[in-house]
Amino acid sequence: MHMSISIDINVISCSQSISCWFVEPTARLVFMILISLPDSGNHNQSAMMKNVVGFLALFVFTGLANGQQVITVTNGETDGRWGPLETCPAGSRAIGYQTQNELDAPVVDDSAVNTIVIFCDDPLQTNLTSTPGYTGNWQNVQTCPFGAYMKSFQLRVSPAGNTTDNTAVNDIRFMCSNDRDISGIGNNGGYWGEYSAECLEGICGIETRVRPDGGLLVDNTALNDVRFTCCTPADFKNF
Ligand SMILES: *[C@@H]1O[C@H](CO)[C@@H](O)[C@H](O)[C@H]1NC(C)=O
Ligand SMILES: *[C@@H]1O[C@H](CO)[C@@H](O)[C@H](O)[C@H]1NC(C)=O
Ligand SMILES: [Ca+2]
Ligand SMILES: [Ca+2]
Repeated sequence: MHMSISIDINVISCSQSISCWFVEPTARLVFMILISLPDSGNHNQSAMMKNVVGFLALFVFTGLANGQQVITVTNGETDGRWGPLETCPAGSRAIGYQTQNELDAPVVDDSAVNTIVIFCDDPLQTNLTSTPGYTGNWQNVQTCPFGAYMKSFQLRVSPAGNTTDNTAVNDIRFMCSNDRDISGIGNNGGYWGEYSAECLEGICGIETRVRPDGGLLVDNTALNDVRFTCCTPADFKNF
């Protein structure tokens, strides 16, 4: 039961990005067969058939998840376009992050979180941003304790429709592989959503959804959503 839910989450999370249709074609195909199975008159037979196909889907999907799993949350906002996927160099994964935030100010229009930078643990300490924002102050770098890495995340978001000031994503925090979270300073508006699924091997890539600066007459929101790709065991094979 739990596993079949994770299939749904991954297929849905991927549906917003064209590239995902190429990344997981087999999982998608099996999923479509699964949901389009004709409901024959014989319910026992059709239910059994769905179980068999569901099991196969799970099997194929588990193999593919080792290729490209995406973790998402459900409370992101929808303005702006998804930016490019940026990934850690092979053999490394994300162990820390930093945000650029326009913190809550008396002026009406704040955009809260603009940019999320994640730091990989390769020798060059490669940093990834996908699409960056355009304003705000850099907050402190937050890093998992030595030996731990980031495996899931949670967003604090103001839902669209705030007549005073929309900000979309206000804050983010990550869970590390030692089950301690890391968090910095963000804005207090809106609500924390649920944690994303966990990347067993850690987070290896980032895609952000940023609404570009609309100028002085627009209620800017900057970062609207973010999602991460999981590392795979193959990423660490020769390291
Ligand atoms: C990210 O890496 C680039 C290239 O090394 C560097 O110029 C930049 O300052 C780094 N950004 C952060 C936030 O550390
Ligand atoms: C709506 O905007 C106001 C002003 O910025 C803010 O204080 C409040 O927290 C926002 N409400 C929500 C639900 O985010
Ligand atoms: Ca404000
Ligand atoms: Ca705003």
